[in-house]
Amino acid sequence: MQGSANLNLMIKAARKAGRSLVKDFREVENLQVSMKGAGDFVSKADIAAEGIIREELMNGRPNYGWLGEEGGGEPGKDPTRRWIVDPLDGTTNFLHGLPHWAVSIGLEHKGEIVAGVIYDPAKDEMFVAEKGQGAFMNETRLRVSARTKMIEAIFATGLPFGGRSDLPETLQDLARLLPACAGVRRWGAAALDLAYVAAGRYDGFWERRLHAWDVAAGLVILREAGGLVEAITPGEDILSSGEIVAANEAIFDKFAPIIRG
Ligand code: 2AM
Ligand code: CA
Ligand code: CA
Ligand code: CA
Repeated sequence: MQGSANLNLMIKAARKAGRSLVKDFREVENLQVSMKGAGDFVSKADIAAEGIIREELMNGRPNYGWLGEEGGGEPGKDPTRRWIVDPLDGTTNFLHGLPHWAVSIGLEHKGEIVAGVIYDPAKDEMFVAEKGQGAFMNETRLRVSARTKMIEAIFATGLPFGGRSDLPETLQDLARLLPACAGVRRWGAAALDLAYVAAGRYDGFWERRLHAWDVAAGLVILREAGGLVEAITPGEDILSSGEIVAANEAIFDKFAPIIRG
């Protein structure tokens, strides 16, 4: 695909951060780790990757605003544009030597995500999309799955960790969903869950209590792959509510009501 200058800058930043993360992943036992909240870890690898992305993007577009998981937010001179960045989605996997984690970079314009990049360096899978231009993984066009039957569909979610308050709702979701579908997967990297729905690997995804940086890039990638994405509470803004339900169109109509109870 012929990406815009912004998309190419995002890809460059994601690859550069990916190289740093792969180095740290090889010697993960030596990394300094601290806990930000119950079960929510941050390591030197997260912080180094965020620094690399920030430098690359802010040098390239000095006027844009910034929101990163580890560094917080900063308004730009251009109030309409903002980078939304998770430098390492799946830190817990990373710290356990599990190769399932990614860099996630979204570009917001007037409240809407217009470009997104999710990069999985361990598998060298680069998921990208720009609004109106389709979604791609390593040059291959992405399309959500064509499954229409719930009983054949598999869904991804995140199970609440560290005492997260959405545990009862999630258990109720599972009680309703598991008998109706082919299975539920939980790998611990929300950005990759969204990318995988876009790629047709999962038929749908839902989770509560996410942050803007977990979902920003995934929103545009999934929509450009033909998926439907909404807040669990109809009409709410996904980025601020952090509640999300996503699937191919046919499955969405059956799946979303189960999650919405
Ligand atoms: P993170 O690795 O960037 O913090 C949704 O489950 C999100 O919660 C994940 O994408 C992950 O993003 C975050 N998270 C934080 N701590 C987690 C944990 N202990 N287990 C799973 N996810 C965790
Ligand atoms: Ca985190
Ligand atoms: Ca995350
Ligand atoms: Ca993170």
